Amino acid sequence: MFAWSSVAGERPAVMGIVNVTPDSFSDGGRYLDPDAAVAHGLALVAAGADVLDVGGESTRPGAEPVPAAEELRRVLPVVERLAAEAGVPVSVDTRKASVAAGALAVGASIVNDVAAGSDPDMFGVVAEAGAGIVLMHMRGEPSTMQESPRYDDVVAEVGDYLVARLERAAAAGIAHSSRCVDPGLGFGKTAEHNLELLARLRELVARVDVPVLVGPSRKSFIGKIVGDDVVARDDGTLATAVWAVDHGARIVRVHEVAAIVDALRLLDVMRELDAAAVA
Ligand code: HH2
Repeated sequence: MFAWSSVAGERPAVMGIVNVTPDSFSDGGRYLDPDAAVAHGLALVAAGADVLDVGGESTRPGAEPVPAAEELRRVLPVVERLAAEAGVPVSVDTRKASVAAGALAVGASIVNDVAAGSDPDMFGVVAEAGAGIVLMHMRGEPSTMQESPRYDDVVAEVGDYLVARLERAAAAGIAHSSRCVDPGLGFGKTAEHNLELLARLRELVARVDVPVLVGPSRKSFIGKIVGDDVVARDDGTLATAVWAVDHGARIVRVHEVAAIVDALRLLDVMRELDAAAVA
């Protein structure tokens, strides 16, 4: 059975992104070839990734759904090889229970579900396999989610949703130690909503009794503050990931792994010194 404590124990974990898609928002088409995707995954592990997240469907704003057969065709060879060769747990980023089942059968051990079990078969598949799950908050569907999203209190509403999905996952037999939640930065949220979720991350962390994962990587709310080129977005991602971990996130999902690993190591040293100075 997969337990999140195996990757995010005392230290936070870094989840490296492997997008096997033609149209992902920041790296679409770069790793569509399975050999390129596997090589990229192995390079992320060499750079310090604790988990690899393999996805075959872009969920960027406006993206159209991909049929299950095509998603399986993209992810299965990559998941199978990385599960055998990478030496870290492999997660499959999918909303479809059939794709999750296929990936778990060839060696994935986590399902990263941006729809938090909306497919009625998803929780059963995950429970049956003893796999880990990421339950992410999304308002609406990727094709329409950025059409004027509104919340009265984004932190409270995202928290309510995640608590309810955790209960459903528990009722379906997914073990407590296998569950993890994610506020879903950029999924049916304005830049201000994303920043508020990060600023008040501790409130969300306090509401759930499982690890919180955050996925800020290269997202447009960062570009709005630091500028829209890839380098600026990676620099902004680094700052955001450090902030998130310092405010309770246990896992960060990112494209550029090496700099984040170094930054989190430094954060760890400084927190220890801080704790010793206070004691
Ligand atoms: N963000 C993306 C995809 N999957 N999963 C979780 N749990 N959290 C996230 O924030 C998250 C996610 C979007 O990023 P990316 O995979 O780079 O892009 P695309 O969906 O276009 O492939």
